[in-house]
Amino acid sequence: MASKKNKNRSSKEDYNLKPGDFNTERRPTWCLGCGNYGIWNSLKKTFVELGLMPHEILIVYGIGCSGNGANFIKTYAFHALHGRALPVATGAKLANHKLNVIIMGGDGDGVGIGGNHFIHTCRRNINMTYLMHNNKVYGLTTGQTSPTSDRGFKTKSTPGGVLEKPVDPVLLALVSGATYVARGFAGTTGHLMEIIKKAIKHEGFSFIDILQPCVTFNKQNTYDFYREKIYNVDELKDYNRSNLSEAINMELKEEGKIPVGIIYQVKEPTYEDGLKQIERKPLVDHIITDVDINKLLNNYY
Ligand SMILES: Cc1ncc(C[n+]2csc(CCOP(=O)(O)OP(=O)(O)O)c2C)c(N)n1
Ligand code: SF4
Ligand SMILES: [Mg+2]
Repeated sequence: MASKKNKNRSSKEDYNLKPGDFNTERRPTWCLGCGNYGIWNSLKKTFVELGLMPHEILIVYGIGCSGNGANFIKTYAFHALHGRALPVATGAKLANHKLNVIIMGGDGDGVGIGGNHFIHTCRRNINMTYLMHNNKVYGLTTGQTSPTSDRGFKTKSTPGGVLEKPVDPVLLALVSGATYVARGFAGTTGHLMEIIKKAIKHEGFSFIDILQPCVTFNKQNTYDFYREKIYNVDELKDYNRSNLSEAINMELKEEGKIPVGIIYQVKEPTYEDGLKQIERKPLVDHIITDVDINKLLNNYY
């Protein structure tokens, strides 16, 4: 992992990590041109720029093509059940709040089967970062409609076209109480890296909806489709991203246009701030061998 030049490494600067040091021995199996490559590269570069080491990071993955990243990124990893990455990440973060906890999963995972967890994680404001790989389709199961699929989108599960309105994960995060809400595009990795970096540094729950082209099963939401429609809110001078109604209006503003960048960010107390048990040190560092819980249990018998 580390450079061979650094024989006597005493601090983490001495390791001088490069993005490739976050590769595992397995090469990604994603289809050629899949947006997941852009996210994968941006994330590894972000870790390097933030000076993070693999053992300081836990990534909890949902089930999906995105979740297969568990095999390709060298950090602590947990491949959760479909739709259950957020509760697993919550438990891990509360057990060891010194870890940088990141969640990666698809749109089906996050706002389909796991939609309930998404809402409650947003309102809890736990200090973790959720990257939703939003390809508007179920990729791993070979191309069924997802809750973020556009109206009219034809798939093998909706051959006549989708009838419902799509869920907008950014709007849902905003109204559910997330304190950092952004959107990125897997086709502009430099900008994506900047917003991931800020998301990880944000104290509280940060969410990024990542527009991730699925070149195999979604021929509608392509790289060119997004390049034509996105505009960067980070370049707007008079935009007040700490105002919730401005953020909601920004998201709803121009039909057919898609804002990317940091749409909302505020500082609020985190869930961990309210927990006395972890005030001094993480739960995992508490010595519990001499704790007698009989007294407590006896109160209930
Ligand atoms: C409880 C459960 N239900 C259904 C499945 C089958 N399944 C696996 S991945 C998936 C959808 C994946 O779509 P998405 O979350 O958008 O991820 P993508 O593959 O597009 O990255 C489904 C329905 C499962 N693994 N577990
Ligand atoms: S099916 Fe789609 S999302 Fe899955 S690896 Fe292929 S291009 Fe990527
Ligand atoms: Mg998907």
